[in-house]
Amino acid sequence: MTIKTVSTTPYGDQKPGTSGLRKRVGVFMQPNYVENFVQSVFDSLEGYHGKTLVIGGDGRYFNDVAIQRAIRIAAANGFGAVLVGRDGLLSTPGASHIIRKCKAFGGLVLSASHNPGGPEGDFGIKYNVGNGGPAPERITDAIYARTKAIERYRIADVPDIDLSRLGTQHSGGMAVEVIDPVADYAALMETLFDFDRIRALFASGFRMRFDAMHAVTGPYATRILEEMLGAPAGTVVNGTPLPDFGGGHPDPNLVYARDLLELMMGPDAPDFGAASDGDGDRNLIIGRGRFVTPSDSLAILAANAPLAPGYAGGIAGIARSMPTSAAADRVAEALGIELHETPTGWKFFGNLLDAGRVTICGEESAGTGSNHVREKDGLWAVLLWLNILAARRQSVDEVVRGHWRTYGRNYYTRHDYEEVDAAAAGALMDDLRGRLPDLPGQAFGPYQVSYADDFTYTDPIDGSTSARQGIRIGFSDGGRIVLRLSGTGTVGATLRLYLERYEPPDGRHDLDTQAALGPLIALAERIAAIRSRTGRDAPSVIT
Ligand code: VG1
Ligand code: CO
Repeated sequence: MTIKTVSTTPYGDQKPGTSGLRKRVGVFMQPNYVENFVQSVFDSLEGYHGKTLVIGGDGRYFNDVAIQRAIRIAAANGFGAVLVGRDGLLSTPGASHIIRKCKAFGGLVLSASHNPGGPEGDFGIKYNVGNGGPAPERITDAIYARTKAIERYRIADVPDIDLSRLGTQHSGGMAVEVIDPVADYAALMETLFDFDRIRALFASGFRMRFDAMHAVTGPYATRILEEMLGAPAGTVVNGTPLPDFGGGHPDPNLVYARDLLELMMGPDAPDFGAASDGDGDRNLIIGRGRFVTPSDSLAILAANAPLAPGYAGGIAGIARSMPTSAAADRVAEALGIELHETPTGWKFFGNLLDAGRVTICGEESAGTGSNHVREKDGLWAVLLWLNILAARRQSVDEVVRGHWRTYGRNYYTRHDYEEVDAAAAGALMDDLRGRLPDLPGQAFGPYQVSYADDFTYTDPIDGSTSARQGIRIGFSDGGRIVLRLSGTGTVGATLRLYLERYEPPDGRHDLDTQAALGPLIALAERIAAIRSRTGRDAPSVIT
């Protein structure tokens, strides 16, 4: 094999964010942009010689090109083998599972997740470590440092791999095995959930719609829901992965999964509706006439997990990202198990999961998962919901209301101001940060500030700390305002405002969420002046 060493110059903008490096496709198409980043990843690792690397992506535009380059660079740098999903496809949780199952050294996940795709859309590359989870900050910091100093990359001068053909091929001296992306993942799901019971549920006439949003979960959902669990053909819609996601925005929220929402709120709604994002790690859960807030879904899944065989022995603990509502905290308290509050991003759950301190994790951004992999897992959440519904034989609405009657309801919403001026958003945060020390004790009408800080997390396993993870302002009635800047956007800045208030078990659970949080929304505006500072009179997305 001919290995070429190519000289290159650094790009200054290859800093991994909340979940890998994400940029516009046009940025990734610049000469050596992919090569620089992939070589920088390998330069930041030790001991991979002769080991296996997993590569897969969500099928978006430019995946095929980037995957071929990554394979050649892996071959030139001495990896022993690459496992790659057929047609380059692997969902993020699917990749995590393959890394763990095959004891691979790590993996490259090529995705910009819920961001739009296509030539004008976004692309992304993320490195996952041997536990199957996203690289911790220690490694992403090293990668970024390397990208700023890189002078050369190594690449094998060999033909493309035929990604449509299952089986082993060679890239230079390195074996490349093209694998069925779904088989191992489906087998894992079968060990966790009561497939017989879910099959009986579908056989009894239970109806569902799963919207794969033309993203990676199409093949997974079709195989598992329709072929293995007997859901009627047509249960999975938009099931073919497309490079531009059919022109849609593969973000399973109330704005971009509008069709599903309308169906589920309409007169012909099936019993259960669900969707997943570009790379298959997020989930949207809607029952007939009942949207389930991701934070509530986390709490409900944790409370009911023992109904599934994989969790029959109970759960060790729960972890949630800081902006996620405290609904799960009440479940942890009732169960007498640990509850951890971590910064945004799945990489912060890895140590807790590896140490066996927590079993279930979740984020308000529609990510839920467990110790079965080290990523959030959209279909896993859907299957756990199905298992719970099959065991309880209740509707989603009944399950949700029952949960509130036991634990109380955490009204919750997130307001996103997307693509705002980065300097204005930064100034807003800096200014607010400066005022935090003065806020505790202040009263705003009926709201008394009980704490105000910029969240710092100390990992209980390795002691590492992560500062400036988001501003929290808590009130004496248990209400809370959180503000942070997104680490996944690719244009300008995205400001996220998270609002929460608690209503006890015997309180009012039937209020409209935005109305219930109205006073707190107004207060957030008074404290942070978001509208005047960003020049926006309304959020771009409300979830
Ligand atoms: C967002 C979410 C965060 C999630 C991240 C990656 O990050 O808020 O909870 O972990 O996306 O999810 P940010 O920094 O934009 O708020 V995914 O499905 O895009 O990999
Ligand atoms: Co995702």
